[in-house]
Amino acid sequence: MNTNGTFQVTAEPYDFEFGPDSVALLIIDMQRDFLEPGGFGEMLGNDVAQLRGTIEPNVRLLNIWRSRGWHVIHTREGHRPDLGCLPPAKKVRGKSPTTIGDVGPMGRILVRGEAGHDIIPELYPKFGEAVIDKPGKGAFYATDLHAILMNRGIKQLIITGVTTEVCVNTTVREANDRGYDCLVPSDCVGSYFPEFQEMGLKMIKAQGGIFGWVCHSDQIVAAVNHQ
Ligand code: TIU
Repeated sequence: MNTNGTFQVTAEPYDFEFGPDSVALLIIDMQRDFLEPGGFGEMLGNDVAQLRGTIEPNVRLLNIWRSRGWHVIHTREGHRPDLGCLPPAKKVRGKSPTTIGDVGPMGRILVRGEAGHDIIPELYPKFGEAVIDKPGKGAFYATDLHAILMNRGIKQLIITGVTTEVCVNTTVREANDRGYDCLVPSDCVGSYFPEFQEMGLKMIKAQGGIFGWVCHSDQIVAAVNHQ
């Protein structure tokens, strides 16, 4: 801990500093629909097993945040049961025979209230942790996330979850434009495509941290444990 009470994480392109009261762990879309067979991720043609390596490092960070009483926020991508917030363009994209709102093995695909839409049991939200239901890829679009962050005085975000180049990157960019400093631990985010994982992280930290910072979660753990 620094003398002013902040923590300093070794990261790229340079150290990331956060205050315990002004930081939130923002866990993006760790839902059964993306991480378990029979959901939206598999419907898109992906091997969902590729994302499961992100679970254990997320559990480790979540346990630290919970034990210290720091802010934790979860997001879920999905739509109202009446599909009123589902753009027709998103419904038909990909020309898959099964699409958002259709019934799959975990209930209606990407629909709020269905089993597949919920967060995986390993990272299930606890009372007091905000859960943001978002209709888009970015967590700020059509949600009250920005209001919640401002009301709580949150200025730094540690953003984890899936997928790296889709909802994580979109959210990092939205957050950056709203004035938040974003740190992305590389082992806590996952992609169905190894090359997008690599490039998705490079894009964030390039050009002096044009969108934010990247580290390994070991660096966050080390910073927090270094009193
Ligand atoms: N398809 C894909 O990689 N991701 C998504 O559709 N949503 C999220 O990233 N959460």
